[in-house]
Amino acid sequence: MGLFDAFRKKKINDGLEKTRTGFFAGIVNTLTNSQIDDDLYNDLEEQLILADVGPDCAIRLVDELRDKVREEHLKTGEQALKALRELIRLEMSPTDDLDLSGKPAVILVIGVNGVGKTTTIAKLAYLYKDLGKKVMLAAGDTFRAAASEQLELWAERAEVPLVKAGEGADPAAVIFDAVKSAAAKGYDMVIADTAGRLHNKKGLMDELSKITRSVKKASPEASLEVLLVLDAITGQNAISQAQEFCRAAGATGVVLTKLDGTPKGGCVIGVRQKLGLPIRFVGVGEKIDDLLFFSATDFSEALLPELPKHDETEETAQ
Ligand SMILES: Nc1nc2c(ncn2[C@@H]2O[C@H](COP(=O)(O)OP(=O)(O)OP(=O)(O)O)[C@@H](O)[C@H]2O)c(=O)[nH]1
Ligand SMILES: [Mg+2]
Repeated sequence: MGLFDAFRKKKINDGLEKTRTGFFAGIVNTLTNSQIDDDLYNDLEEQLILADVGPDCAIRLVDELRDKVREEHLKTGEQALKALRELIRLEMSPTDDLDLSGKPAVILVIGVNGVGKTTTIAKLAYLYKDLGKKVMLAAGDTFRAAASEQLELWAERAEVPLVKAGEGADPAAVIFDAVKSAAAKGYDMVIADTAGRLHNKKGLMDELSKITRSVKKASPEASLEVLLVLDAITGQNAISQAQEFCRAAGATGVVLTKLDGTPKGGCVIGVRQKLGLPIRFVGVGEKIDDLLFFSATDFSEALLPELPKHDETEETAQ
């Protein structure tokens, strides 16, 4: 494993510490210390639901595990654990790449109040700048007082330029100016903030379609990704609420923030199926480098880590 991979793995492991040592440690314990029978499956289902996996997804995973154990003649808890890890990975896949093909590539960040949109934008700017991209930010949250000042501070920290306007200005106009300026100056990316309100479906649709039109008008070469930010602490609740909005909003992907702050990180597992959208990034802290590209493999391995080797010997010795 290269240094970069090792660093990424450590970051996701640290970010998922509460989830791994909480409910998922219970799941590992159940799997490795019980016989594979109906009681085990019932226990497992209950624990997955407690870990905020969501009832539909928990039932599906346990059914799939039951089939796999039967078909592949799995005998030990460790084999069942490996099978569950793989089922969880598949549940969250595929996670293809973001469309950043445009010039500039525009990322619009949406979500309800306080989920972590502005912080995520700062982290994205930092991440892509580090990857060698020329990034510009757009302060499209013109609704809340001090929203653009907050983004301005982050822009300074990430050392990227920001386009902003006064409170009450038209967000589509701010984003138009940013995209136009980015195209003229040869910037690769524009990452745009929006106000935290998803409550009115019609208003949201109108506003987002206006923003989408203004992106294309500002630069026909631009591509657009709309990232819906969800707070992992509110887990399944947030996902249910998002369900009815994400299509209306034309979201193309999800960012799950605050995974570091909850033992219920299991909510991530069902998102792809429930919202029909891939998870693109996960937030694992408040600092500017606390954002990770989402990887289904890393995530499933961090949730259900392989058991230390000596367990294997103990098991065969029994
Ligand atoms: N622990 C932790 N905190 C986070 C993470 N992401 C954001 N936060 C915190 O969540 C709070 C809200 O973040 P903001 O970025 O202001 O959220 P927002 O969605 O822009 O909020 P509004 O603009 O008011 O709608 C801040 O205190 C952030 O530091 C994360 O991944 N982990
Ligand atoms: Mg904000």
